Amino acid sequence: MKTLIFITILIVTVSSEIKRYSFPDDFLFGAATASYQIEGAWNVDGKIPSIWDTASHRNPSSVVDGTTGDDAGMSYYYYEKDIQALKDIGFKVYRFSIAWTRMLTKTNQVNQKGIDYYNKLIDRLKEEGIEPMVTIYHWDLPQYLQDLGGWTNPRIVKYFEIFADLAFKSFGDRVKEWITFNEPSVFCDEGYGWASHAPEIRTDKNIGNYLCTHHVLLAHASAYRMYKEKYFPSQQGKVGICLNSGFNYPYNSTVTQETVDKAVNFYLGRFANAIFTEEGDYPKIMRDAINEKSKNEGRRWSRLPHFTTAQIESLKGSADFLAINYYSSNFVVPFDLLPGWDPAGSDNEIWGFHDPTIWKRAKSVWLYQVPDGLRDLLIWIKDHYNNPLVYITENGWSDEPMTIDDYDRIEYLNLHLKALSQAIDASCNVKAYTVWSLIDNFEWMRGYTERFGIYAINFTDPERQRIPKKSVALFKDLMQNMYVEIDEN
Ligand code: PNW
Repeated sequence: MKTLIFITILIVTVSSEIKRYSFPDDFLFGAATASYQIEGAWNVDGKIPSIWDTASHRNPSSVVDGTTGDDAGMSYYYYEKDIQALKDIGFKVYRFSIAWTRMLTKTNQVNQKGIDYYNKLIDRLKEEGIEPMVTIYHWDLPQYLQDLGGWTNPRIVKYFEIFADLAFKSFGDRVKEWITFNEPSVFCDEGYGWASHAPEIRTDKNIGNYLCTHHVLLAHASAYRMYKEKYFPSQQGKVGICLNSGFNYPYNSTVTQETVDKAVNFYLGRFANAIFTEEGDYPKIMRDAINEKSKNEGRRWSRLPHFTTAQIESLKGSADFLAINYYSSNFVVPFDLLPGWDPAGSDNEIWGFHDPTIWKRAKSVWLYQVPDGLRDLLIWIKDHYNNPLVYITENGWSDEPMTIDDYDRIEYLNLHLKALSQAIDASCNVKAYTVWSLIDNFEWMRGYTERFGIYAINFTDPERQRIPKKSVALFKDLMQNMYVEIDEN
């Protein structure tokens, strides 16, 4: 008998090597969503139109399957189902966003019904011991503000202050984790540069997207300062910003570390440098390059706006944590190693790309599985931004609708949790992780064709039942054990 057991153990050890990657007991796991992608009820109880209502209702709309977020997961009615889904896993935090268009009217009067909805949601989460983490702005700008130029109009800073103030005032007694903006690089570039997201404005050569960048940073700083002064003494919460970034890997040995750093500085640094470094402002390498290019283009001023000294000071240190959305990474090659390459339109003069022969792709064309990039990005952040408190607020995998046996997602998530655990072992100060997404939802211009949920939704089901995919079991285990086990063979 004994020999038999011995032999069995031997075989198991030879054929597979299962490794355990663990997390500290106080590490917070949870899931994330965003208002327009899940709530529905687009014109109910005084809600006014947002730029995503406009974009999806436009005929023909740019949404690939012609769908809208008019109803989506109907979380406005079925939020109890979302809470149940979180509870079934044992998640401790829920990251969601609040809709500006539900809470304020066009004349900036409070819409109490909008406030009531989020009060109900927050109260129920607290009752279940789930910490609310609130994104103030996740892309659903009121249309009337877009009609004034949206994020390219400096006036937007004041409008955002009014909204953030109302959010802190209404929910700050219970909400202790605030994120001012979700992924400004994405909504600025796609919304005001390339016209691939609402409000679908194209300004070639990085003009509108840099104006947007500038005003988002100023709006962030002023909301942060307002919170510190007016609300922190009584509410004692934290305010941060959510930036998305991949890591950049040199494509071959001729690509230097300098190129890697430059690429991170132009993307993550475009928002993070002003907030998380001692020098403040945009990264110098970015500032100088764009000033020079603008001059060479014959412009009267730089495409990248300038901050005043007071603004630079107000931005410095204006976050209690850095929220990171990590999905994928790139290879990079500088243009000077690519003879004949036309650098027009790119300010960093670096070519970033994926290699499908090396990396596995999700349903989304931009999403490749590069788990080490999460660890390497976190280490880069630790080294360049003085090891700030970090939350991973999005990470996830897309697949076909109703893929209940979502083994590719499970593989992706396990590998990223491993990379996260390695980053923590490398002393990165990461304290929370929320998977994207709790439920299948409206994936912006991809409509309902690409699904990120760990719970599936059949969008023709009037009840919008939340159906657990296999990955739900992964998170249940994780919540029980606080580790993932990975077969390294
Ligand atoms: C994020 N990229 O967007 C958003 O915060 C979510 O609302 C969205 O549903 C989710 O990721 C999945 O797309 C991103 O091209 C969009 O690298 C595009 C990219 C990254 C994030």
